[in-house]
Amino acid sequence: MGASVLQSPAFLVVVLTAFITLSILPQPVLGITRHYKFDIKLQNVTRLCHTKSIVSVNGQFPGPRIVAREGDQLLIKVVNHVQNNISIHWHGIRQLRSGWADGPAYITQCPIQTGQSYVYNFTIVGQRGTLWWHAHISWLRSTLYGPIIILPKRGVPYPFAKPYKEVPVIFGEWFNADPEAVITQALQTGGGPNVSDAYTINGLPGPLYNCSAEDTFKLKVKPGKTYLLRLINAALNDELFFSIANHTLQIVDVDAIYVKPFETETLLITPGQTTNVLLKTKSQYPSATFLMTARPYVTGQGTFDNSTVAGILEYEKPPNNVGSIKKLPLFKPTLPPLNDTSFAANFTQKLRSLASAQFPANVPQKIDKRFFFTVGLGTSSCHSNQTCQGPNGTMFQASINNVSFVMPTKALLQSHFSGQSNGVYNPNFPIYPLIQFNYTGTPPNNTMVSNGTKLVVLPYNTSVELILQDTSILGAESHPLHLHGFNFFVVGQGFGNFDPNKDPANFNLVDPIERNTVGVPAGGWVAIRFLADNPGVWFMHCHLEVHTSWGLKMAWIVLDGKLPNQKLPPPPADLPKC
Ligand SMILES: *[C@@H]1O[C@H](CO)[C@@H](O)[C@H](O)[C@H]1NC(C)=O
Ligand SMILES: *[C@@H]1O[C@H](CO)[C@@H](O)[C@H](O)[C@H]1NC(C)=O
Ligand SMILES: *[C@@H]1O[C@H](CO)[C@@H](O)[C@H](O)[C@H]1NC(C)=O
Ligand SMILES: *[C@@H]1O[C@H](CO)[C@@H](O)[C@H](O)[C@H]1NC(C)=O
Ligand SMILES: *[C@@H]1O[C@H](CO)[C@@H](O)[C@H](O)[C@H]1NC(C)=O
Ligand SMILES: *[C@@H]1O[C@H](CO)[C@@H](O)[C@H](O)[C@H]1NC(C)=O
Ligand SMILES: *[C@@H]1O[C@H](CO)[C@@H](O)[C@H](O)[C@H]1NC(C)=O
Ligand SMILES: *[C@@H]1O[C@H](CO)[C@@H](O)[C@H](O)[C@H]1NC(C)=O
Ligand SMILES: *[C@@H]1O[C@H](CO)[C@@H](O)[C@H](O)[C@H]1NC(C)=O
Ligand SMILES: *[C@@H]1O[C@H](CO)[C@@H](O)[C@H](O)[C@H]1NC(C)=O
Ligand SMILES: *[C@@H]1O[C@H](CO)[C@@H](O)[C@H](O)[C@H]1NC(C)=O
Ligand SMILES: *[C@@H]1O[C@H](CO)[C@@H](O)[C@H](O)[C@H]1NC(C)=O
Ligand SMILES: [Cu+2]
Repeated sequence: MGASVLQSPAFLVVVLTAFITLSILPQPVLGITRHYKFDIKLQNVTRLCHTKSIVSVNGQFPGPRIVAREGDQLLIKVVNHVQNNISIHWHGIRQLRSGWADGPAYITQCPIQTGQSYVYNFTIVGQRGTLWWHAHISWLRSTLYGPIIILPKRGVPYPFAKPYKEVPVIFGEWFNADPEAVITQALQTGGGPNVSDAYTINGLPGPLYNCSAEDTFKLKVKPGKTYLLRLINAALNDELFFSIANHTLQIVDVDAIYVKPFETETLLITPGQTTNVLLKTKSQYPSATFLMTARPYVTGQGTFDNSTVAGILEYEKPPNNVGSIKKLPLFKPTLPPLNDTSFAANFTQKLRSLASAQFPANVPQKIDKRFFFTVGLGTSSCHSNQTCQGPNGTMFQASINNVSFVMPTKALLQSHFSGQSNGVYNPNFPIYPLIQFNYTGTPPNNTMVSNGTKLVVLPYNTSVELILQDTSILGAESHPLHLHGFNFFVVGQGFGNFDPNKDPANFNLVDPIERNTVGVPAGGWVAIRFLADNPGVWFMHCHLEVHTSWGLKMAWIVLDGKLPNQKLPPPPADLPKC
């Protein structure tokens, strides 16, 4: 009986039709709502034989993973049980019409004060890969950070073979001192902040530091498998090179955007960036273990933490090798020199959007507004009659178009939304440097910056081209610029001064990399394009935290469009107040 039903042509037609419909026309699957609770509290942590009390989420360091699918809504309740003011940023999430949930303190919200809570409410649209969350106030992100893992919609495969396992790998920076005290002191003296004592992988400094061998990240693998490593650079102030001895990495996704896959021994990742790589393990059990290491790429003139963090790639014991306690040889990767700018340029040139029919690169072709911003360091005079510890007794500053951003005491988004900008911000950010000079040549004698809370206003759907030009003031330096609320396309980059007559001819408008954080080359420039299709107030800043503290930041206001679905909704009732 059963067999005859299964063999009936009608049944086959139904099954075949269902199969064809499912495989050729996958039904759009609606996302689900996922709830998380983040209790911000103190926790004692020991690293490098120093125990200190850190601000953590749910007593975890690094913080908890958020796992969601593209299309899901997230409701994350953050409760502040510590004395510090807190806000959390969901780094790289587009926040389409949910700017109230973006998180940078005094930009989109007032901080969550002691005893208060706030529910971040947003939906993940058109992104898949790895992003991350971190505190966005002062230097608290040094211990408040964790991964956001965005899986494709149910039933939609990766554009590469499904990996055997997926592993987040987060780089951080450990200070034996309290990082809040480090930045407070630096801003008082005007000098550079003390550098970190170690880099970490998933919170662990590893065997190359004193008193740290117990705190080593170990990736246990089987031979002949493919692992997806979700790399995140959560370090405060350092771009990092990363490599695994005797293994090749295939880059498949950056900043939650698929890329044209390519293989590399070593990669570069700036603070704020994420990189998904496939690691194919050797087909046979090797009689060796392998270090994975990261150390900084440094272009500035200041002091920095030049140490190396290591984790261990360890193959499981072969099944027939019972009882073998032979100590295996350990291989260490060779990383580029600390100042290897040609490696950096070479590596970033290789990144291209996948730009397939399913995952197109919607590069703005027609530009409505062009901007030229210089980014770099500068000085201000000492605020007291004492000598400051910055260059020649001044204070270190950093600026965009020579404006060092002054943090407001009220949140910009509320001020904008309620039409009360008076005394909070000015919409007069310079779209071009007021004083022009050879930006990458001999710097001007006067290195003093101006300051203010200045913004650029963009009508809804403006298509923007922005040139970010490094300056040599106090030394040319790579600056990882991060834009909130958008991905942008990196259409061009080069060394020296941007040439508006020559350089645009070489722009890639076909498959440029799309991302949320880009390294402005040391002594060079980068050209980015984005469509301002997301109403709100959007922060843009260097993701080297010390430069942000010195004022290398500004914000864009994107106005509402005419249609109801082009407007920013009113703020949620629990939005913190200043
Ligand atoms: C951290 O350690 C200190 C000193 O030992 C102790 O007083 C405190 O209760 C600990 N805090 C936590 C959250 O465990
Ligand atoms: C989250 O935001 C959406 C869109 O603005 C809104 O419809 C929904 O009511 C909000 N949910 C909660 C729990 O606040
Ligand atoms: C690892 O690489 C080193 C240096 O290239 C080489 O000498 C060694 O044989 C390799 N070992 C294994 C197990 O692949
Ligand atoms: C790191 O810097 C210290 C102090 O400047 C120096 O002694 C050391 O040789 C440097 N280490 C490396 C690996 O460059
Ligand atoms: C990089 O550092 C090395 C060693 O300190 C130095 O010799 C070299 O000139 C530097 N290269 C660049 C491009 O700054
Ligand atoms: C640039 O990358 C290519 C391909 O990986 C490599 O052959 C070349 O040596 C690299 N050049 C530099 C300057 O690193
Ligand atoms: C200037 O320095 C003197 C001596 O250190 C001190 O007494 C005075 O208060 C300072 N004035 C200001 C404005 O900081
Ligand atoms: C500091 O002063 C010295 C000597 O007056 C000068 O050569 C140098 O360029 C100055 N540096 C800065 C950063 O202003
Ligand atoms: C800018 O300075 C650099 C470095 O000194 C020099 O090579 C270049 O020719 C200068 N450009 C202009 C336009 O003066
Ligand atoms: C800058 O300072 C140098 C040395 O102090 C001086 O020779 C030069 O004329 C100054 N340049 C300008 C444009 O003021
Ligand atoms: C801004 O610049 C003015 C004038 O130089 C200065 O008095 C003020 O202290 C600066 N404000 C900040 C926050 O740096
Ligand atoms: C926390 O934020 C509020 C509102 O901006 C501010 O008044 C207060 O001084 C801040 N507290 C601390 C400890 O920073
Ligand atoms: Cu910077």
